[in-house]
Amino acid sequence: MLGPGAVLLGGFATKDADALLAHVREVQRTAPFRHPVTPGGRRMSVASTNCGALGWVSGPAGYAYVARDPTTGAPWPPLPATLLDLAARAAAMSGYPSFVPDACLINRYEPGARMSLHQDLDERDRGAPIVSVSLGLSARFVWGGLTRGAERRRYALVHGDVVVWGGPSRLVYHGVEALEAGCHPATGAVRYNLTLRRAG
Ligand code: MD3
Ligand code: FE
Repeated sequence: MLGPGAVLLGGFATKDADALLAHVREVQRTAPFRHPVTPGGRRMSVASTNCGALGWVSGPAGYAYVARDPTTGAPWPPLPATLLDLAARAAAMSGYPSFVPDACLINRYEPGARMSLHQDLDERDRGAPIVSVSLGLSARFVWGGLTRGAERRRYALVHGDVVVWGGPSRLVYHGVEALEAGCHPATGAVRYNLTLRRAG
């Protein structure tokens, strides 16, 4: 338990990690990683892609979930059963019994990449939790409160960790500190984070 409604399931995805990483490689063949540009014109240090019916994109017009990859015009690759099942099991264990995600944002961190403090506000259904899966190099996750100024705590998220964020924790400010260089046997020099969401 990280906070009200937020549950850390340490190592919950370890057994499925190789299958998930194979899926990431498959996704990036049709939906390559790109560095999103914020509406303010800044290139994000994290690279991202998506699978599922909807994918998160950012551009001059703002943030949105869309059914097609704007860089190729093609639909996002499907969400595989392993990932749907993992997310549903993690959510159910955490008190969210009928979680059916329709979007999976895949973030790739190389050394130095970070994510500044933000709230996830682009999903239509804020009653649904977000399930995150961390793979590869570990990162320091920053967890704040419901206001930008609230006190912040830091947690390590390591390979195979799954976190379920729902209820009162769904709208907390959060971020990721700059990734330290390293080498992980499963991913090499990078960290991946997969977030399963109910976006539409
Ligand atoms: C807490 N990703 O993609 S995962 C994001 O590691 C994002 O790539 C980070 O924040 C990453 O939006 C953090 C953990 C996470 C994801 C969503 C949350 C924590 C959250 C939504 C609400 C509260
Ligand atoms: Fe987020």
